Amino acid sequence: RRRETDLHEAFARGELTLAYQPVLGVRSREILGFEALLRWQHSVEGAIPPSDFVPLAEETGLIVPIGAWVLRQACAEASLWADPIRVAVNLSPVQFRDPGLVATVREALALSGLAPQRLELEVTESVLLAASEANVATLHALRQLGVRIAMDDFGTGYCSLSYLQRFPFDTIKIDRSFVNRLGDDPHSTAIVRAVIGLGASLGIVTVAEGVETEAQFAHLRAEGCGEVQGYLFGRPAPAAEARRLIRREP
Ligand code: G
Ligand code: G
Ligand code: MN
Ligand code: NA
Repeated sequence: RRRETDLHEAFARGELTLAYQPVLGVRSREILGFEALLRWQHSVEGAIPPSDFVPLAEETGLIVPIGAWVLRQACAEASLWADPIRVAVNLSPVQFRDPGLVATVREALALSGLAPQRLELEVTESVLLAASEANVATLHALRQLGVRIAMDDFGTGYCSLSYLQRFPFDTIKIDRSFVNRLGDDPHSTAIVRAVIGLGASLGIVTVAEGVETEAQFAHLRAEGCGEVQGYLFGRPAPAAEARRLIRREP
């Protein structure tokens, strides 16, 4: 079990870093943006995945200062990229309990000079669970800043559809558990088709996550999915690698 003091010290020592994974347009196959993903580069253990320390950061509240750092870092990095390439940042439901969240996002944008429409904030449905009128209000306040709001891991929650009614998301990220089984499992295939159709009729961009094979990509293209992310196009990688990927673009 990891300890709060270890995580606190790691954060202070600068052992937390961001990896960037490309998001591509399905038709153009060009890079449209990157998702920023937190990593703990431990001096002894090497790279520790977020599943190993984000829950601890949430329990202890450390996710608030860490999340503020992630926002500043990701916006600063994205400000170096060619316009209009975007950056997506994951927000924990715990960050929504922080009354300073909207100011933190505003400051990250101001400090970096990044145009707000180039920042997308990813939330999971836990942010919209019952009795979270305050969170819905916060989402509207964030949207007022001009940033985009994405629903992450779509389809894994027990009530994903109802959340589309509670807030007008800009983007739906189709969970990789459905993308994985595209073509093999008729249910997953039907669900992906339905979500893409839903996005099209509501004017919401659909992003398929976890695309690993050309067959999955061809399937998503045939169904009219807007954007893709996954190992087929690029693994999460250091900022320098993201910059190289962008420069190689025509
Ligand atoms: O990179 P990886 O697949 O291991 O990420 C696993 C999970 O960690 C993802 O679901 C993502 O939502 C979460 N995560 C990654 N980076 C961040 C971050 O900066 N903040 C928060 N709150 N969660 C993150
Ligand atoms: O929950 P969230 O969507 O934020 O998490 C994204 C996670 O998915 C990252 O931790 C990233 O490492 C992982 N991921 C990205 N692309 C792929 C992929 O093609 N296959 C698998 N298995 N995982 C992926
Ligand atoms: Mn995400
Ligand atoms: Na996801």
